[in-house]
Amino acid sequence: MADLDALKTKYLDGIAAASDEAALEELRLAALGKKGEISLMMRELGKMTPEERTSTGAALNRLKDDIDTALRAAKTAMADAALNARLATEWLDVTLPGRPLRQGSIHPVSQVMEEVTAIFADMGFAVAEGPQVESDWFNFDALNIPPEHPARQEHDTFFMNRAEGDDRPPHVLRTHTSPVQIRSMTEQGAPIRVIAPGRVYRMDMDQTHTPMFHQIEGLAIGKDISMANLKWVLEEFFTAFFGIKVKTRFRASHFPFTEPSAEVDIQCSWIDGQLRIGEGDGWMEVLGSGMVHPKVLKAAGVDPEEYQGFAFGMGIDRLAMLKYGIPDLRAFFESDLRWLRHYGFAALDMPTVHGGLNK
Ligand code: 2U9
Repeated sequence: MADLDALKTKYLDGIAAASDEAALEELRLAALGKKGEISLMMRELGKMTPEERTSTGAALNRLKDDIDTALRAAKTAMADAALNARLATEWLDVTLPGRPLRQGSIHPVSQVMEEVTAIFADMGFAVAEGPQVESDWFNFDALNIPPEHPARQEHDTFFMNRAEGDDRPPHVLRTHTSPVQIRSMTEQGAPIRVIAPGRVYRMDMDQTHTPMFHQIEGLAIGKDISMANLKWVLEEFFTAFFGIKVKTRFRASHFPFTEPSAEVDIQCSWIDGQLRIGEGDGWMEVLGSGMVHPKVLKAAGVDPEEYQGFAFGMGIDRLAMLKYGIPDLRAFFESDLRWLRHYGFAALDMPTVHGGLNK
């Protein structure tokens, strides 16, 4: 019988030197396979005496077990090494904090536009929109603003450029959203109840004026709408918007597009530099209003003998500054992320009247 120790050394050294599982399988077949060296030696046992068979058989079985154990150990070691190699490259430290996802925020102007729209929607006002570039007819003439009116001057209004020979009527960046209401009345007639939020443009720039700002105007035309209805609608609006009972004060005024006209103040107080709405004996102007001038109704195709109603206009940016204590209008449009993160709103808490606005 071949020297079993030499055999053991040969295979155990071979297993130790094997670089992959295929090499181990080759060694297993060479030693323990059907035609393996040790398997063939096992077949020789039948030719031996009983004494030889017992001792040789035991020795061969020990050799077989040793090789089998070494093969398993080597296979396990290779599998572990492969796993560790993967873990070394694919590891993820799950204890690390998650990457901060920058959440955007809702701009105060968008927030207030939503709040105001929701409140007026609750009072039956539909939202109307229209072009930001308007003909001077829709922006001025239809609103009973005469040709020589200062608002038409270049120092106040952005006019579209006109090349020589271009005889299209003058067009402007709209200075208010009133043209939207003209268009709405022209399209749908009366009765009508709309609000027109949107961007407007004026040649102006200081702490409380920017060349572009946001306005919301309202219009209610019917058979018997009066200033009393206007007062009620505005007091309801301010009470819902500021979340506290707000009194208004109407002061006679003049606008070309309304007659009579009134500037409207809301009750407020300044206690140690803190503006408080709805209390105290102070008043703050927040909007202009009046009964729509008959010439404006006529320009929009509505018969002033049959219909009348009120209109008002207010600055959305200004409402935001008042309600949310934002000091400088210019910062609204500088896109400074620090400002936006400080004054912005979370996207999902867009207020609705039924949702209780911001309470
Ligand atoms: C139509 C007829 C009349 C809208 C009105 C005002 C008075 C007013 C300013 C307030 C602050 C503009 O944002 S602001 O600078 N607006 O004072 N606006 S009455 O009157 C209309 C509108 C449309 C067809």
